[in-house]
Amino acid sequence: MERLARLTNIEVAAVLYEVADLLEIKGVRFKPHAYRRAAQAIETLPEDIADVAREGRLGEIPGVGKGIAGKVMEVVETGSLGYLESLREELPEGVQELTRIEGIGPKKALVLSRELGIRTIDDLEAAATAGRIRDLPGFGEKTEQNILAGIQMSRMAGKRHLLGYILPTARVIERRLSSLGSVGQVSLAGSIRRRKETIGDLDLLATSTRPEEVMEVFATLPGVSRVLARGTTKTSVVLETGLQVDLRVVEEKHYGAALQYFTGSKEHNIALRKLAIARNWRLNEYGLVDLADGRMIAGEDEAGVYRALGLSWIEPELREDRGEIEAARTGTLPDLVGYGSIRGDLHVHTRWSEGAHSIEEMAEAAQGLGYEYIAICDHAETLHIARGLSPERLADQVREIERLNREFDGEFTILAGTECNIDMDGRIDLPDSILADLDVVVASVHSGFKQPEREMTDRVIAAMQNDHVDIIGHPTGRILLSREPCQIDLATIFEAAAALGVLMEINAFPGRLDLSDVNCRLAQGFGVRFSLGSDAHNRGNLRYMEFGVATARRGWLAADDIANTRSLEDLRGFLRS
Ligand code: DGT
Ligand code: CA
Ligand code: CA
Ligand code: ZN
Repeated sequence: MERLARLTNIEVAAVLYEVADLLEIKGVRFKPHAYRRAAQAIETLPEDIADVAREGRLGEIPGVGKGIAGKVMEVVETGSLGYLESLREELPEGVQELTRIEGIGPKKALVLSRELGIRTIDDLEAAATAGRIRDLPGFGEKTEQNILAGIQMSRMAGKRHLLGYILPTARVIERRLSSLGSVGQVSLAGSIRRRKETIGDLDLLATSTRPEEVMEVFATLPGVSRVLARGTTKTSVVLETGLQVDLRVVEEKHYGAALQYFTGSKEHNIALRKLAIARNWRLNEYGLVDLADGRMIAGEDEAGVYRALGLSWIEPELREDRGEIEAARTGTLPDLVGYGSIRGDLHVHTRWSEGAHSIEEMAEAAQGLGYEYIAICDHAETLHIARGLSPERLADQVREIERLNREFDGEFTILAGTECNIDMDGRIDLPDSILADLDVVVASVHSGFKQPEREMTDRVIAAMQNDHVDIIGHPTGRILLSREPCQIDLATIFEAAAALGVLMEINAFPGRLDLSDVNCRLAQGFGVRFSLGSDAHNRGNLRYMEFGVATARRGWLAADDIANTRSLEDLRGFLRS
């Protein structure tokens, strides 16, 4: 419900990138490059662009000349740019909308509009489905498929929300409701309680002696833009962010059954109901009832429902009908990694590359979270967009880390690391002599995501064969609600990782959660071990770790599977050199 008061650097940069694209469509030379360069500098600026603008220091940003500085000022002050609006108006109708699809830039959009008269996403889908796009100049069958996938993705993106952005809001609502005197119990339910990576709508459940009062408070929460339905048992609202929130108020005696029912998943519930039916019982949101005599067998508490059905209680993260019911019946549920089990963060950026805070600030924040160590993994040189470090700068950074470690005097440890880049042929963008001096080497793919499966697989295997590589960062490259995972043979990767002792990262950044829950479980089957990293770009981001743990839990992982649940001493045994 907290709204962003001002534009972030990334949003300001996006305006400039769009200007560059539109100028390019018009055939303007040189200027697009200048806008892109300025956009890049602003995107990676460690300071808040609004502060820099207010203090009249825009001219100090590399690539920002007088002309562009004036435009940036306008964006910061008004939230929009007149110049961009006028460029947009020169475009044929619909072209702008088409560029919302991943993989369609302004150039392609213009061709689609001119050659096929496509004006809307629906037109686009029809043309792609009919195979009319593949023959256009610069397109092909592959592009046509990508366009269809991009359309699916953008439709879904409109409807779902990232767990990492929704959970804080959910907790604010939960706390507000539980502060009411008439409220007994409150819980999150639905996919947010299961900590699914994306959330359709937010579900909450409560008990209260005065349901009208609870519903009144709920319907008038700050940030509510619309009330969809209002009653004493269920009220649904839409927040300004577009997120729907459903609140149900039930009686104490039904609370456990209702919590079980509304937590889902639907598939889990159906499987559970079958167990009930087999005993001539009925299970619904009111309770578990014996059909022979109408007796209520369970309903007040959730564990009681599971117990009556001969099952141990199942953690919400596992309730997807992926074998958890059978495991609960035979007492073989995994001992899931706990939210408090992580002892250090193995993927953190600082101001040395694209982060916002110093090494010391990140270390102190991590210590404040109760961690024993963090690994500083700034980008290496070839990732220009993120201001990657040259080998010389990295050596300076290592010395700075050594100095800070002396100050921490054993109370906390900063591990020297890198997030280096895996190039198209699987080479690492730092020499072995430098890698050998680091405690932690994360290697990630940051470009060339469209490589065919075979090449991508070989590429990552080649990187793992470098003895210095400890961790493969965000292994599939997916961005939730926007970019599909790359084509890669994960079974082959996991087999090699297990054999070589390379850890697979669960990147906890809200838009990544990569590996995904399902892939974690697959990897574990191959004997792979994992590393959790927040990929924090500032102090606050360190808290993203929670979503990585949620993903690990949904992937059935135990603390033992994860390297950074270990003490520093034991962790070193998981790192290769
Ligand atoms: P979402 O909102 O798409 O992220 O996913 P959920 O799981 O939160 O689904 P939602 O909000 O439609 O419903 C909340 C829970 O209510 C769901 O997890 C299970 C239960 N539920 C909803 N519809 C059905 C149904 O048709 N059958 C059964 N057995 N349970 C249902
Ligand atoms: Ca839901
Ligand atoms: Ca719902
Ligand atoms: Zn990173």
